[in-house]
Amino acid sequence: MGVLRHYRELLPITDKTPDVNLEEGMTPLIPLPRVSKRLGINLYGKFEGCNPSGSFKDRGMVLAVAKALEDGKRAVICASTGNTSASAAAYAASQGIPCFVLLPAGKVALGKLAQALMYGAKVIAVKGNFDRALELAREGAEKTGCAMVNSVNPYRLIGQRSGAWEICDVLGKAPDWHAIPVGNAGNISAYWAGYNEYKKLGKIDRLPRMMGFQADGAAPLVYNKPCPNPETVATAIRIGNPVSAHLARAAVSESGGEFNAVTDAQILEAQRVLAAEGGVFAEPASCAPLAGLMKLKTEGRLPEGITVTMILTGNGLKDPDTAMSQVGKPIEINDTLDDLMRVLGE
Ligand code: AN7
Repeated sequence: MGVLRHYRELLPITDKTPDVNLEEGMTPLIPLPRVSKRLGINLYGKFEGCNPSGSFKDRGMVLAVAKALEDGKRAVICASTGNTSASAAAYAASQGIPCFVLLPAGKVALGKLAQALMYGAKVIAVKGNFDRALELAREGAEKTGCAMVNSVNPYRLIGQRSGAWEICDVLGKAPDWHAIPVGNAGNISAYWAGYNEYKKLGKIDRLPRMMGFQADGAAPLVYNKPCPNPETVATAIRIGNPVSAHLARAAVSESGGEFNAVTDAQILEAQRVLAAEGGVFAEPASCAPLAGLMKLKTEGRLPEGITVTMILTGNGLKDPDTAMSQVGKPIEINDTLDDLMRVLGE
């Protein structure tokens, strides 16, 4: 059905808004019994990797592109650590308009780069980090009149509220904790707005604690200062100066939540646990929340029995290089039953 049709009444859609739709949204809220048991909580993963371009960005991009077309724009531009560019390129392709994406050179996961190029975007590798690429994209948009589709575009965050609505529609309530990775800080802000809107409408009666997780090498919200040289294996959240920092801080303080940092080693361990004990393969950035929950558990700061939803923001298939660096090689055998039995008998 797609986000624009499913949540039409809650979105700023007019008779003139084009019907942009890649069947995004309605992603599964997956129960994780083995991981839940390990943590002593009731844990669900909302698998945003099931969106058409493989990340949560599609929820906001569909609205941003629809409104750009409604406003007469004929091209889109964004800076990206990878997923925004894949999403923008997909929706631009579906509408037959040009898409320009600025990426930090050499720091984007292989799958995301392949997507942007396949969807036909003009891909520009900037010798600088994401924060600098974002400044350039904003200036480029101003000079050319291209629609800027980073989350500074308000329609992005409005569309991303749909994730919160879906969780409440499925659970019949809000979770106790909402655990989410934080990079440019748009998604945590969008979810908080979405939960609040549902509370105002009387669809839920209480709000979750918003728990934001950052990579330790790129944790400006945890340490309360911009990080000039962000570095982490979770390249999606390799961001030092989040544009929505003020909104994210408000979400966390209003909800009684927290920001926490996790190391790259903790992120990679969580990625393995989620795959090997949950059956869900999510990209490294998406595993920062599970890494954080595991850390809070060892610190005795994870309450028993609470319901936690974590947002698995992107598909693990986007970053095969990082995954392969963490796992063993296949066992090679000759094509004989003897060789096979030697392996099966082990
Ligand atoms: C998988 O694509 O910023 O805190 O340019 O790709 O809303 O920024 C990606 C961010 C989490 C952080 N998980 O979300 C981009 C980009 C994944 C991501 C985040 C991103 P925000």
